Amino acid sequence: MTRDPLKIGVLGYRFMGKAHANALARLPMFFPDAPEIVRHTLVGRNEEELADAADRFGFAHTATDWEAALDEVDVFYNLGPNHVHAEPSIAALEEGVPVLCEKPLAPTVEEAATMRDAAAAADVPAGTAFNYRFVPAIRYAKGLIEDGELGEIRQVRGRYLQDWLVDPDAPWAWRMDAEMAGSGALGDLGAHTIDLANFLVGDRVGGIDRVSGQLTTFVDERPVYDENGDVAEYRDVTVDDAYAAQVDYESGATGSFEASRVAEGHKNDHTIAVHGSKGSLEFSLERLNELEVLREGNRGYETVLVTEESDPYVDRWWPPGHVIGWEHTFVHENYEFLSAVAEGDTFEPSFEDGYEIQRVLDAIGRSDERGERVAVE
Ligand code: SOE
Repeated sequence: MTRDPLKIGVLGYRFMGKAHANALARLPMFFPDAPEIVRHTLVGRNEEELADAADRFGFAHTATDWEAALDEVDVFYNLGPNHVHAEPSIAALEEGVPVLCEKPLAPTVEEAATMRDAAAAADVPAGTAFNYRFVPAIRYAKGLIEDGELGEIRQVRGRYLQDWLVDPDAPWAWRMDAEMAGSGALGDLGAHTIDLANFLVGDRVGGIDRVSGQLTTFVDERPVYDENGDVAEYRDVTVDDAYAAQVDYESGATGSFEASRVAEGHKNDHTIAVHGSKGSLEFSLERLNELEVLREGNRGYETVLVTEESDPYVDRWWPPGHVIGWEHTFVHENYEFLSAVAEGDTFEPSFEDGYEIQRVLDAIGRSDERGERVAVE
């Protein structure tokens, strides 16, 4: 029996809207076993911009009211600003509509808890879009760790460096407001790294027990420009430009994490390293087809090109050595999420995973405020 195509509703049409729309468009060609979908409704506030985006991204309809849109679709993607994540996602889940929500789940751990609870009460998938879990080299790394290639896991080290806010004249945006975003580099970038560490080693080291964190804001106000490009006003920056944290895992393993939006010369430099009793591995997003592996007995790291057809997802694309890119991680993520929706399976990373990250982000913020190490609550 052929199913009707899944009607996808998407709130948000900027960077993440483009990344997910591209992923949805790629599925029929590269993942023909994915459920059939239609890019049905694109939701946003500015009707002119929305119509243009819907045309470019291939959506049949637009809506400025997300509640009305929920009645028309089978699946809801919440790609809006962090402060818009909770209400529409909870409403969708209460109507039995599966949700994929961008990270971080919410500005606060309290709001993330309400989203986690709504997902627990709904019997449909609710995903947190930590797309870097879907990099073939990360999946390969997880396999090495689970096969014991690194032995007992002792240390994890992650950093996410960007430099789009080095210029003090870079315009103010919602990502710089604590009420709207929750935090800055910590939640926007740190959430990815801390989740990736959980994905790689969480089964072996347990959860994060305690943290010691520091948040820093270097530029404390930024300009808002008018339509002529002149400065209309200055607004306060109430979130961090950079963070650093030291964490303790249940097993006794430790983690060091940092992120910055003002690390001049670094564009999307997301790296993670894992050190065990028998070896190490290192991953860099700017070289996402490769994994550096140091196996027991070897003097140094070897560079593994993770592009064999036996490597996760690679057989869907090109022959060995014909590398993939950042956008492919969204195709993999969308394939897994929509397959879970169609098959009534669970999807990870879930809202529960997103909530667990929010607990750590909250603890890092509390540690910074108190100037001391704190427990994750
Ligand atoms: C920030 O610049 C950002 O767009 C994050 O919000 C995304 O999650 C990350 O994948 C790329 O950088």
